[in-house]
Amino acid sequence: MKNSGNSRRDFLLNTGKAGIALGLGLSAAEVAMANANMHTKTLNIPFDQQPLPYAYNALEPSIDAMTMEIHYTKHAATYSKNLKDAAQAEGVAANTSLQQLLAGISKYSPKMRNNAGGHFNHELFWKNMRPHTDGNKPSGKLLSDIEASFGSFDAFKTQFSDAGKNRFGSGWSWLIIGPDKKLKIGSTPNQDNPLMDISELKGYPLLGLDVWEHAYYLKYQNRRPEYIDNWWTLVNWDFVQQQYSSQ
Ligand code: MN3
Repeated sequence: MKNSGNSRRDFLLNTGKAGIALGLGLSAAEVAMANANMHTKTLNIPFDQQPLPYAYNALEPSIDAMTMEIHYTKHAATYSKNLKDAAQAEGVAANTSLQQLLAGISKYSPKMRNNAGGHFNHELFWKNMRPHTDGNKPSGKLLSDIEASFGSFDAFKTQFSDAGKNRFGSGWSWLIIGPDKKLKIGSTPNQDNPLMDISELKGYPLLGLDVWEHAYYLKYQNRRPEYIDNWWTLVNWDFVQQQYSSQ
């Protein structure tokens, strides 16, 4: 629950950002979506790559140190660099948020789409993980809402895992909050994500799983299902809960 002072501050902040977004040529609906996201979400991801919140070997044995180092310093770093290059080339205002950009991504080049998505997805992915925990699972309202939405925590895991296992080629599986505020599972191709106006799956991503081969191939080769099954021990449910509570 916000007090009136915070609400007024949020309103003024959002109004300011809406003005900037309108200057980019986004539609009123897109601005409303960007503002709806900003109003309720705590995550604000800069265009620069942020420090990895743990060591490269911190996620072993599920994800090996070499995979993490290459993934973070090569793949993810390149998305951030290419995003900044595209933002400059395509005249994105300096104070545009990544969420605003994603909400109007259809206005920009494929380079922007791939790299803005790639950057957001990886920054979230790193935060979505922590070192191995046996019997890893959420608690409290998040757990009860997952159980109510999907039948049980195991049923949720199966459905989320299947979204990743069945994604043909490269992409992501997601747990999102839809526009109707309901929890939902889905998948996006390549570096698309549910914040993009071009995405069929729309909502705010709480948990994302990278199923590109670069995320697992060194250790698992073609065994994507094994990577996904082992990944569940790494999910940072405290972070996911925090995101969920910010609704
Ligand atoms: Mn990746």
